[in-house]
Amino acid sequence: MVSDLERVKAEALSAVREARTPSELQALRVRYLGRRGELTALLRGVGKLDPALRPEAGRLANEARQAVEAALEEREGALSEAGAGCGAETLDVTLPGRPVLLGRRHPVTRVRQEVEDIFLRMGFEVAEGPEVELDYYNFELLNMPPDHPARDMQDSFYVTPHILLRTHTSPVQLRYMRAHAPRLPVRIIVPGKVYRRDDDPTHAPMFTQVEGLVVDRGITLAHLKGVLEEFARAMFGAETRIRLRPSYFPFTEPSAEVDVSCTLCGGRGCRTCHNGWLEILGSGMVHPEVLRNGGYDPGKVTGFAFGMGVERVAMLKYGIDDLRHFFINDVRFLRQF
Ligand code: 2U9
Repeated sequence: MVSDLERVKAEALSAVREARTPSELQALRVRYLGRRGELTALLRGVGKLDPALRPEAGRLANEARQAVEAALEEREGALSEAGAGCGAETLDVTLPGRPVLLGRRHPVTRVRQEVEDIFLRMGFEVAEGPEVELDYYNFELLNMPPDHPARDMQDSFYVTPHILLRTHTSPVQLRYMRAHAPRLPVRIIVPGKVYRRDDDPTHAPMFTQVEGLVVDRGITLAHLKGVLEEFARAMFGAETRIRLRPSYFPFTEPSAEVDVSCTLCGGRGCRTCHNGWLEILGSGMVHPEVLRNGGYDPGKVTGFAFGMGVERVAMLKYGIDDLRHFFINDVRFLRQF
């Protein structure tokens, strides 16, 4: 028994000293000190010895175990300090680094933020509101009575008979007025997603609008034209001109479509604009009834409002030919901006 102990201890110590890797050390730990290890077996054997021999054998066996344990720990420390045996974890500092993949803003987001910035510089505030709206706010308060064609189920996504996905951001202007009346002036820009039951190459069921509203004493059509001209120049270049054409919207009177001189041909006429002009905005003086619905007295204040489709502005600015590129989100398209 004693000679077995001495032999196994000597074998174990020399094997540990020669071990080259942490996994070799681990294998030795199992071989000698594991549940079925050689030293463990000898330690167990002590109990079966003649009682007179047990104390001496027990002491030797424990000493052997402690010596092997200490040798294993020392060798482990030496190996990890030298960094040896960590082949898989070695850092090769000469390898090229991994590229950091940077995302970017979607072109619609870029243009929306650019529009916001231009109006912020003119003293407007950004207001936002819910995309799921009461038809009271989406239609009724905006002068669209129940039989108005714009309320037709064909054009809107209804959630319940009185709740729908907003078809424009105009209800936000009403909510804003009702929350702030009779405070003056009102100068807000309202960006956001809107939903209509359209789906063809130039219309999507969801698109982005920016609308604006100004209310104060003495606001005229001249203010409307001046602000939109300033916007068009900031957005499309200093040489850009605008023109107003009479139009009709239930919530403005009078109403006007706003064209900008074509940014591609400078107004001479080309494939995109045909006649030198591009239609980008709808606008008008806020209808007195709508001002009243907002909590303002149309006998004391007047206002103008306008709206534009952000995807359309982005298409003109970047020369994009199909609205659907914005929603397919092919990275080869998105990477170009
Ligand atoms: C209130 C009062 C008036 C907002 C306006 C337009 C004209 C307009 C279209 C442009 C292209 C919608 O995205 S589009 O299809 N918008 O023509 N929007 S005036 O008038 C308002 C809004 C709120 C309280």
